[in-house]
Amino acid sequence: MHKSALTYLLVVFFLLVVTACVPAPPLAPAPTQAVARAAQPTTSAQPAAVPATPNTAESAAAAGSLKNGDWASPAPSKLPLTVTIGSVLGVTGDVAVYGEVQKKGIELAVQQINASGYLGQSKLTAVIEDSTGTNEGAIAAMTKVIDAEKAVGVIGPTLSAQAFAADPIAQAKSIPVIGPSNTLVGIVEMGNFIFRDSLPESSVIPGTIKAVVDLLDVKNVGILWGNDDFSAGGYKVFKQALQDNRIEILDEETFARGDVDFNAQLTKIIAKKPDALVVSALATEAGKIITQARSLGFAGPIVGGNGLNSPTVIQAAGQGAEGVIVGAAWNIASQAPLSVDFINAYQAAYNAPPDQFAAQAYTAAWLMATAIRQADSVDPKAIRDALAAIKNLDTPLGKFSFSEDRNPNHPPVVQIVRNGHFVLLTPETAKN
Ligand code: 1QQ
Repeated sequence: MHKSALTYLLVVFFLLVVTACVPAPPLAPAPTQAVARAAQPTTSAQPAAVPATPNTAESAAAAGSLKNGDWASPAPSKLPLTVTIGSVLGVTGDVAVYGEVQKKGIELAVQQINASGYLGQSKLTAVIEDSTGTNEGAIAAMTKVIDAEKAVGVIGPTLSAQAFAADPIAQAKSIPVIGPSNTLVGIVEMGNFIFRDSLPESSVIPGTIKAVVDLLDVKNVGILWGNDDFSAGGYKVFKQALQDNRIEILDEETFARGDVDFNAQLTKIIAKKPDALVVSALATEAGKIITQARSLGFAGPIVGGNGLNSPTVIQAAGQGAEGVIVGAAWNIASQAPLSVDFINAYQAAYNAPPDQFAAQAYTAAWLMATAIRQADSVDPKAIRDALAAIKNLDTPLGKFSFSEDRNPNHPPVVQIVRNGHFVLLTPETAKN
């Protein structure tokens, strides 16, 4: 072959190889922070139907342009080499369905916080103490992380009941607490050191009931509720929301935490032929209630509170879980840009998708680290003040602010179980 023809062929081959190796341009330009901010709903007034769109290329691109935390604040320079926070979580017993994923969420956040240098030279340590799901366990764990481990802030406890028992200890010692899953009335009212990043049931359930009325034409219900603090508190919120929406309550029955047979109560309720069944229960009992209600022939919607937000309820009830409706603070289809990053990192770390409890615990760790960074101090009072000032922080839960009363301020979603997963309730998902 002629030498110049050979050179020509080599140049063409080289160009082809180079073109194949250059990465494709991004599918969509990364939106600026201002655009992402504008896309986030800002009020909690209209919670019901958020479209069940999957994570889009645009939100994936946005995820790359945003970071957890407040990197615009000055890097801390006065922190000790190690800063210890406590996590009081129910990682054994019936609450472990929530506590185990909370632990994973916090550990993932701590690992990212340290790897990114978010606290400057300082490393964050989260000491996790098992509350065992009891009030005594929560009191012992809270005392240990504060007195023995010298935690400058605490994430937990898992249940509101345990928060009522243990948070007064932190309040008395002026240690800030973020409840990652406390949804009852009276949590932040325990004192000015008590925060939560879990939406209270009073912010979630009214929107859930309204969506059920609007999309499923429910006119009357039967209620089954438990005697534990969480389930009884949730029941009160449900009852108010049902009355506000003029839904007739045909029957109300109760059970005790730990019960396994709900057939007697369910038989009475189902005999009244309610359009829907409202269940205020923790996950372990909820899985059994759903299974038994379906076995007794109840085919209508089953509406639950935060206790049902665990995918373990779906696993326990199997096919029977189809049509279960639960309001939530977060769903895996969330369009919050940092949610996409969080889901990917969690899936990579644990080989399983996160749930709402993992998202809230992960976010709580970033909130606590942000307050520590902004305070540039391990003085719990300074950390408390920095927490109270958090406004419009990008998190997997969306734009996050603590309101004046230390409650989270972001909109809820309503979910329905379809094909074994929590998806957003829409006119379409309501139907099939
Ligand atoms: C509470 C709850 C539970 C369901 C948390 C796991 O919301 O105790 O307030």
